[in-house]
Amino acid sequence: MIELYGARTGNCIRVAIALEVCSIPYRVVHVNLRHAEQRSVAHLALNPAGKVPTIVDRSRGEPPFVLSQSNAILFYLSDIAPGHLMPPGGERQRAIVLERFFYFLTDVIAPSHAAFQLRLTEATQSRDVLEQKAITSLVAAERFLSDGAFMGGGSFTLVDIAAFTIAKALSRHVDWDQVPRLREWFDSLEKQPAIDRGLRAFDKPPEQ
Ligand SMILES: N[C@@H](CCC(=O)N[C@@H](CS)C(=O)NCC(=O)O)C(=O)O
Repeated sequence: MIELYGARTGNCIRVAIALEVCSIPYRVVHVNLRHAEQRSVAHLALNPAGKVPTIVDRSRGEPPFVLSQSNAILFYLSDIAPGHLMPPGGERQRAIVLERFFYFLTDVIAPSHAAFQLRLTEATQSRDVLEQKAITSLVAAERFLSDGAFMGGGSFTLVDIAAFTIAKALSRHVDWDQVPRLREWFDSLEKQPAIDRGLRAFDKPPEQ
């Protein structure tokens, strides 16, 4: 059983989806960010950066293994449950998956998060530029679907997790009629039960 400390944010939901896709048993521990629980003494003992997500894996003996950084967690889960998040092919297929995974992290998710950080400031122009960059990069990623039904090729991988969560967050800004393959990919993933469970993993925390 893995404990997943987190809240209803993109970084945490990506980890929850990965756990669901890998069928790894886990328990959500809600960290109320509005109440600054991420900076509680107990949470800082797990993650001195005072952030979520953080996982505690007690399934492999003592001491428990503690890991933060959502993307490091995705690779850890891929290693402990092989065959779910990385492609079955050799090193070139793996390299393509990594190329596209980092594309989504750096060209779509990073500017979108930066725009989000500016939401309460007066830097509206900078925020709009960053948000538009994220949307443009997301839409341009439709080309990845030309060599398979998934973002990394013929099989579901961690690229799809990164791509899907940010596509969902930006979906109201996307002109879906202009990107039919992207829409088909998005619609089919949205219907996947494991993805749906991951999306809802942080719903209804006890005290929010
Ligand atoms: N690079 C880290 C980012 C972690 C992060 O910024 N988490 C946010 C929520 S998505 C957080 O904990 N925010 C609360 C805070 O900064 O106080 C990751 O990918 O896990």
